[in-house]
Amino acid sequence: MPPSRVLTDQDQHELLQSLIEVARKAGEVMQTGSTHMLTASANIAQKASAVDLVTEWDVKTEDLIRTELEKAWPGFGFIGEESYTDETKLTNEPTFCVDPIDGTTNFIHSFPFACVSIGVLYEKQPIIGVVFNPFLNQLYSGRVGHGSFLNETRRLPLYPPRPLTSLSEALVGIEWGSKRTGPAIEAKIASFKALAAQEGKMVHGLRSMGSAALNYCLVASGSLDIYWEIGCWPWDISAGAIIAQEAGGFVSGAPNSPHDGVIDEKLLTGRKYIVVRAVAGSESESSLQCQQRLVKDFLATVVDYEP
Ligand code: LIP
Repeated sequence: MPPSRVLTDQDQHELLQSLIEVARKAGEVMQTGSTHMLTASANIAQKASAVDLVTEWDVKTEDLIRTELEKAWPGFGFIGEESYTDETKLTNEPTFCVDPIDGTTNFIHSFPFACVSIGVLYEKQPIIGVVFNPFLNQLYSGRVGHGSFLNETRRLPLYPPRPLTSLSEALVGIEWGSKRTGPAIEAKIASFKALAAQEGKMVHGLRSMGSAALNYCLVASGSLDIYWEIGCWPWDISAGAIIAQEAGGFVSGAPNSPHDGVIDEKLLTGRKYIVVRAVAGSESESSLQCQQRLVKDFLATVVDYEP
């Protein structure tokens, strides 16, 4: 069914401003929360595993975001990490897709790499994203057709795209995630080895920073060349994916996906994600062809598994 509401260019502009305002307020809540994290009063609970954690501040931050956005944009859908249930359905309507604290483990440890991530989906595709790390005061934003920015003024990528001819030249973002048993952990270890070892691709380095949303933003900035993870959810990646794409990044999913750069429902909900930064093309290969080749080479190198 087509969406009941058409989002005009002006609507989208105002939505972006709203998201920025709400993300900054959410960042204040996160900063208050972080002062409790290394104390005895920290209230930390486990979700699917002993390394899948949630704090009362994740819930408080989501409540604030939801209240503010529902007031400003009544009738929009809302998908949030802390309120999501199996009954939550993605529709064509404008929908906020929110991770109140992405990088909860970092947040708990006062490792300053956690953020609020707010995306707007329209017809099941991300059109606007804001990711804010209040601990480093870095706000990333992107809007379809209008580019991506750091702190609203610095266009991404931060520097003109450089070539990236092979995986061996890449700095790669990977994550251990919260599934650490059975085939999942075996596949992760085998994949990291195949990427890092001299007998494998011997990439420049692997980085595990603990936040999917910020990993996309690092790729958007040009600081990470590639980020790959299996196991995230739409709220982890919706905002980051549009920010990366608007910065010239190539966003894709599972090995059997079309690798056409379209961020559709299948990709969003597929739980398998890869993104390559903007690269300079060459005489023999366009920038898009290079990004697609790198994605295919990468996915042929790592071990696929079901999250
Ligand atoms: C986290 C992701 C991270 C992943 C973790 C977790 P959270 O999100 O951003 O990339 O490896 O398992 O899902 O739980 O901090 O919102």
